[in-house]
Amino acid sequence: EMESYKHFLAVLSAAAAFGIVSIIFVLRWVLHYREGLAWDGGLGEFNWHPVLQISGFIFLNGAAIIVFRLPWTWRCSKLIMKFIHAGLNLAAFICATISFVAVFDFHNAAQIPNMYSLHSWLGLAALVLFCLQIVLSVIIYLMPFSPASWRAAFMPLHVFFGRSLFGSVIAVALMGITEKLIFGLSNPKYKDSPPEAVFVNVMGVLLVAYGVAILWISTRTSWKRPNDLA
Ligand code: ASC
Repeated sequence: EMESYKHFLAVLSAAAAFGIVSIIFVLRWVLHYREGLAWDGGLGEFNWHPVLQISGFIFLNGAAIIVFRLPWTWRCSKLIMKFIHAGLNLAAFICATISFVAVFDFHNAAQIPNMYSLHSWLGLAALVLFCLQIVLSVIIYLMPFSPASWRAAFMPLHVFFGRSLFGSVIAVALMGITEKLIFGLSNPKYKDSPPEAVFVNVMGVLLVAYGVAILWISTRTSWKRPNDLA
């Protein structure tokens, strides 16, 4: 009813604000405090990594998770909404993949080892599992030959692992942010709280707030899309 709709709009607005401000923050981080953006094997190429993770992997995956809950889409066909959900997740996956290439390129050019940190292990695991989720879900939910029994049986896993991956990617981003502040800040160092450190810490808080708002919206059963008849 009306009250519930007002609550939905309030939480959705909060989620949108946290997400959009996170993207503005990561752009200001790399463009103002850091070396900007480039594709030359240098730090400008590394900087695509946080930009594409936050605007791509995190923001677009969060949007995909809640897209069925937007009341103004309930008149659209279920199939169209499934394509929008899949398309947002595919775009998130492409951003995450380019973002991985950016770090590997940067490391290789600077002779920094790859895949030694916990951030890198969990990040690569998340990317691989996200890809697996997309492939299995396209087969099960978009292929016409897939039986209704598969669709129903896989749905709790699809939803649980979708939410888990979204939360995990935010946690992995927080590790990456912390690493970068420890590695990247010298004179004054991270422990001396220069303006960049405080700014980026705030960005981490915004990412957590975005994650919580998206997971709140996606776990309110009363805000679910009404089942399509026939
Ligand atoms: C689909 C679809 C759903 C689920 C449901 C099984 O393909 O559109 O809503 O699978 O039928 O949980």
